[in-house]
Amino acid sequence: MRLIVISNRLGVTASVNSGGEIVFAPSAGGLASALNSYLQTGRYKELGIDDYLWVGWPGMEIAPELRDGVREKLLKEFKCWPVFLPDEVMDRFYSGFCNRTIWPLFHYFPMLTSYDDREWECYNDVNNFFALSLAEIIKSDDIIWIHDYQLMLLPELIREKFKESAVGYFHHIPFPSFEIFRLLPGAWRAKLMNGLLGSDLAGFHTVDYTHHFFKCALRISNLENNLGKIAHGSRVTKADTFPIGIDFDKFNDSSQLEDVRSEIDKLRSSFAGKKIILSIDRLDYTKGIINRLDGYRAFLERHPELHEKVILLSVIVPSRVKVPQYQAMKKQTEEMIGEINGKYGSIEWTPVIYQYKSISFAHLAALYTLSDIALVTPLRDGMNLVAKEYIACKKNTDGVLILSEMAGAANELTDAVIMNPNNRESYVGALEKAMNMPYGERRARLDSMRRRISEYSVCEWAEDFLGSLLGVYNARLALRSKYLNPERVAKLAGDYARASKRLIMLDYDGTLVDFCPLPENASPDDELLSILKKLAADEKNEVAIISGRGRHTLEKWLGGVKMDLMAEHGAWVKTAAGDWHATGVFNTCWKKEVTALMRKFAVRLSASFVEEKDYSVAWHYRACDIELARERADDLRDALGHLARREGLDIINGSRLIEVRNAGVNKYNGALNFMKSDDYGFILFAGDDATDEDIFRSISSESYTIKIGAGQTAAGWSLNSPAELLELLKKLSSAD
Ligand code: GDG
Repeated sequence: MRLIVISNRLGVTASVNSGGEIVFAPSAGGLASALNSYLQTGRYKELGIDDYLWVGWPGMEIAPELRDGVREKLLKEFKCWPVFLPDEVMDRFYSGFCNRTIWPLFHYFPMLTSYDDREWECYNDVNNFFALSLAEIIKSDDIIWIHDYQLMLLPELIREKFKESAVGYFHHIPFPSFEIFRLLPGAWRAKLMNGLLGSDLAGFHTVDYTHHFFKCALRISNLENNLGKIAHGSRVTKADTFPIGIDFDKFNDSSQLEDVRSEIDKLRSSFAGKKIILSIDRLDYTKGIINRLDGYRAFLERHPELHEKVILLSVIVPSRVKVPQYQAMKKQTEEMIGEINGKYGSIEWTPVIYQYKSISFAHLAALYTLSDIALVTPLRDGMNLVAKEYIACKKNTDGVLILSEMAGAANELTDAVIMNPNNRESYVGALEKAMNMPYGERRARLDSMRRRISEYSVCEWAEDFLGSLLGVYNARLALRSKYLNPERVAKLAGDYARASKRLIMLDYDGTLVDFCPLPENASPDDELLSILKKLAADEKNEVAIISGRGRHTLEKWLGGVKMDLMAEHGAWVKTAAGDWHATGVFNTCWKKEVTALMRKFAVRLSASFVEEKDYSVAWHYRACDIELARERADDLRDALGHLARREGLDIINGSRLIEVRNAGVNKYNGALNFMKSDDYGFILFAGDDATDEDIFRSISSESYTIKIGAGQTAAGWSLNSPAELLELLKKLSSAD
């Protein structure tokens, strides 16, 4: 088994050196360093994964004649598979839809978001190009792990080509609330959701992002989740929370490295006697650099006694330098720093020391180790690894982490001084608290956060995700092992042909026909009727429809076929030769009260309605606003509870309906009316939902029990859809 990691940028970046040669260096950034750390440990082997391959763009355009050489070198030396894209395309893709649409929107900056059709097309093209490139290398038993917002369409594109592969997706930036996501044009948002739903497992940093994903699936794709799993068609997508960790040991042990020690010594002498407040960010509007400077200025204004005693060390790492907005941000930042230093500084003291460049690991680790306060105050951030790295470097030194509540890391690092980055007073208050915090409290807070990040480092994070992905994948394989493939269908058909007496029982909705928004529109078409007629006409066959519907509907739709019918989950049956009869004497005194209650709910929820049958009452909400419907459904269940206990009723949660019926009435008891002898040579029962599981569990294990659709089941076999079942029935009906 091989792990295929896919990200926009490879784990190594190509560049041309002064000698004109193409050289490679580890890529910068949180995602690349996290994955590099995990892959290099080889710990994936513990999951039964033998090897890995990292697929992505190599960081520059490679001339066609050089590609074979570059690919070979990347493959051999770095286990990387390059996706060759021209700079111009990559630029339009990355600077376009990625960073002018998804990035601002998902970080809650709708005013900075552009909605450009051509950029959307380019995003589609690049995702397609990745899929094409992957088609060359993917093997059927590979575990595929796609990373981040640049490749949100890729899970489904891979799924189209590799139906059986395990596909995981991890989202490194915030996943926004539905109210933000819906700002995207309808076709785009549907396609992005569909893209993500191609995965077996979608991972997010925080529980809020995961919930936002579920809500988007519900509102955009009309798909509900059950215990974190979304069933769609024949597939299931699980979504869960995996807060990314860091390579704890690397930072924890960094002060033992020679070059880090020498950086620490240098910094110590430069800043002796001063409290160092550190901030490190990529130049980006999401990081709230201006707000932070404004907050620091207010702090200096409020505390003249601290002048000359504190320094804000602001490291700003260049990013997206070609984008005018980022250039303007740089200018504004520098002007503000100039203003603060001009107003408060002196010959001996510079209140803000600013570096606009990438720094070495040694310098970074030394800054983390020595700084008294880390001021990590993004306006929005998926996780923020700087916060965790700062804590990890505090093995022998101490400090205080001030952390924005808008960073994903705030969910885990609850012992930080948590603040709101939108409010000037929050900066002042947080800095005051940090400056005045007693040593004991500083140490206790640091130790508690260090424990957390050492226990759930990048390796645990990756293992957690991959373990969960393998779990979903194995469950799918288990279900797949029940799939009635052509070979098994041939065996089933053989058993059918050999039997001289057969019983075929079929659920109706979701089994023989797809669900319709309005139940009255799910009538059988000519093809279905003709298949049923043919099956029923065979004298070796007894055919029965097992349904929860009312008998009048079944009679109208299926009464013309000479077969058994069961209505209202078994309260009514009609044998092929006889007429309808009730299978018991049922109490109906409760119906009036239940119907009145359900009617009240129907009035409160547009497009819901009540269906009154002889022995049961159902409240349907398929065509409704699904979220409100779910809340109302909970309320209704609650309101029905007392009555149900008093009258001995069952409350059934059907497929987008709640039904109340007498306890003891169920499909299996009803089906006993059709199992007239014990010498059937062939029994088949097909159903799709929870009400069919009773029969799956109860009838003989030699019977063919078939579940239609995805999900756990006691049935022996599975098919993906009513259409596949019809194919099978058609085959059987024309077998003789
Ligand atoms: C995303 C999400 C999420 C930065 N400057 C230098 C440098 N760095 C390193 C830091 C840290 C990483 O880069 C930045 O971490 P972030 O957490 O900000 O990650 P991003 O790359 O922005 O991207 C983010 C992350 O993915 C992981 O899921 O946390 O929310 O936006 O490791 O140390 N390292 C060196 N010199 C620098 O100048 N050596």
